Amino acid sequence: MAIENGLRTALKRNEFRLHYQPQYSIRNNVVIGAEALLRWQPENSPMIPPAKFIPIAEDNGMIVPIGDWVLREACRQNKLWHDAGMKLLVTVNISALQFKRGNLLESVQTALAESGLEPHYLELEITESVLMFDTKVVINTIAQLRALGISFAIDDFGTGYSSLSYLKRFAVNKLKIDQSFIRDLSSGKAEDSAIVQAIVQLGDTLGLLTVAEGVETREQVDRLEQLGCSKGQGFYWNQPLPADEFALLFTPDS
Ligand code: G
Ligand code: G
Ligand code: MN
Ligand code: NA
Repeated sequence: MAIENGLRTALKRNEFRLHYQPQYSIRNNVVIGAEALLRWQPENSPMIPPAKFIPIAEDNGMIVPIGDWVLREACRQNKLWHDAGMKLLVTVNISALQFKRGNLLESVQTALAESGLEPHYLELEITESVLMFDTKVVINTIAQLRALGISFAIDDFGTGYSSLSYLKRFAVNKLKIDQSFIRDLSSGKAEDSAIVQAIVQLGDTLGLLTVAEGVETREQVDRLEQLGCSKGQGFYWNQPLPADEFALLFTPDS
């Protein structure tokens, strides 16, 4: 298959790019973080979105070396931003296979050592499906990475179907409320706010930060503030941006 063969050469030819979507503190509109999102730009052809190639890379194992590249590139870029006075967290999506291979700790250590980025400026986003394995490998890897100073966010929170008990077993820092729940906030019906409110309260109780994903409207921002969700990400603020455009968000007085 074309994409499958292409992935191997794409890495060698340096055809992957990272775009960065800002995360905002809702109250004061300050950029606090950047989610790194992978793009594939083959020479002389249109950009291929991740939904088209990441599932294939997860099937054929290419997500492991590609994921290593993403970690190194995100840390390199964030170190450049830090040196330019832009102090923010960079967040990187991690696939289950990167855990299963058992070399994630080493990959992160390499990315940090190469870049010189301080570990507490790197956050890894994992989905509930990773935590559902509940294997020693996952528990140990998360603990070792936490010990380095790396933080963890649960991505697409609320869409998994496991019990919530994993939140006690795994030391995570943040819940990213899935965008489907944010979309429902616009309806104005009380029951559509109930899940967001429940996640925010769960986060407060467990000492976890909550970030709303897929925020698109002013209405949703206002509702999130009322519900006590202090952080957000979405098209209301920005699309994922190339690094140079992302840097323009930081004006000298912000
Ligand atoms: O950028 P976009 O919104 O099109 O991303 C689509 C999906 O691809 C999202 O679910 C996102 O988590 C995933 N994705 C984007 N970049 C990466 C990456 O670097 N690694 C992994 N594993 N998934 C990614
Ligand atoms: O699964 P994950 O949360 O990592 O992926 C984020 C995905 O959501 C990316 O594909 C990104 O482009 C997309 N996204 C980011 N902000 C918005 C938004 O406000 N609305 C919609 N519909 N998608 C968004
Ligand atoms: Mn994500
Ligand atoms: Na998500």
